[in-house]
Amino acid sequence: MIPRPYSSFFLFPFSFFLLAFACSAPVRAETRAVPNAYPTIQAAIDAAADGDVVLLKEGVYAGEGNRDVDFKGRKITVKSETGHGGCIIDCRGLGRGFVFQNDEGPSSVLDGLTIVGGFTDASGGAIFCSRSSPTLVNLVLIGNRARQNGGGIAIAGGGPRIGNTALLGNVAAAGGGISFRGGDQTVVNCTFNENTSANGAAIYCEGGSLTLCNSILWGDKARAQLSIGLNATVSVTCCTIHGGPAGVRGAERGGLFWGQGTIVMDPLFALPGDYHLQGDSASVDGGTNTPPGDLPARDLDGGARSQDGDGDTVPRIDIGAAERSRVDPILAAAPVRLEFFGKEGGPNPYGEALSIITPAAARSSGRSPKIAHGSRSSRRRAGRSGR
Ligand SMILES: [Ca+2]
Repeated sequence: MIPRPYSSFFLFPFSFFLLAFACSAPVRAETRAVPNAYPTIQAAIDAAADGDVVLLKEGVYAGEGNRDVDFKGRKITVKSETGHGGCIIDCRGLGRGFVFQNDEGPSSVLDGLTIVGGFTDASGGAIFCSRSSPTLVNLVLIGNRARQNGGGIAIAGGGPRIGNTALLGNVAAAGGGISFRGGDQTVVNCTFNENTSANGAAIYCEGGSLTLCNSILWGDKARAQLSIGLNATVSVTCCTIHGGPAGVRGAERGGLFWGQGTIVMDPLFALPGDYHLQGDSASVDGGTNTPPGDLPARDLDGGARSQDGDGDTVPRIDIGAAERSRVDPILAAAPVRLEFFGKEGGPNPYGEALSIITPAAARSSGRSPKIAHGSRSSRRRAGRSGR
């Protein structure tokens, strides 16, 4: 018996059911791995749909497709697999890191990266946001430069939320760390250190409003860390600012609202150009546990917020990007790797001496904190010659 083909009458309800199921089934968000599945960050973003995660494996990302990366309006998260320390976007002076210029909102998230060497003749050395409101969290922006505004980040309109981020050693004509123009901006638990500009070493704000909370603005006291331009209002709560209210440029224009808990004492960074705090810093437990938005559960390094840093049994968030733990080691070291070599034909084993000068000792002696090493025999010789 030859089987009869299915009649169209039978197929119609079945195919309708399939179509209805396809329309109602939720679209699964995808994780797009770089560089395993996509050669560059931009290639992964171009392929992504709203809700996807672009996940960056540990490594250094450079070259076309890994700089001037454009979110293109997608509601996606671009983040590292292991945190900012192992994921470096190295712009090598050839462009910016990321651009948001297509009405991105809070669902466009950049999380857990380090961006270095960004440069632009315009504004926004590492990140440029134009009329967009992305979420920028857990970032470290080091040594980026803009000829105009915002060595680290430039924001023109919109209302990005910037949190748990360190801006270190960035340079611009105005706003060495971040420049704001218009919009309604929020900066929470960020650390600005050693940024440079003649007009707001850390922040320049022109027009719009800025809410600044639980953040450190520190560096060269000769330069105002915060500069307020025309038609801007800045609200400061629980911050550590070099020079205090007197060091804010443009405050006399009436746009500065100096809230509770703001500290003018040295935050005592563990190292120059660093963002970690020493245990006796006044910024430890100096923040408010009710900042704008949600209290972050983690700090820039992934440590728990909020911790009791001063031993009064009350967990309170620290000011800045990093939360100090009472069990943190008390020594800080800048090199991530120390190597010792023996001389060919020299003694075996070859004697080495390692000396560590703590930041506190360095301040009292006028020297820079450092780790030095040399052969034991050469140090003995140096000691004898000094007698
Ligand atoms: Ca704390």
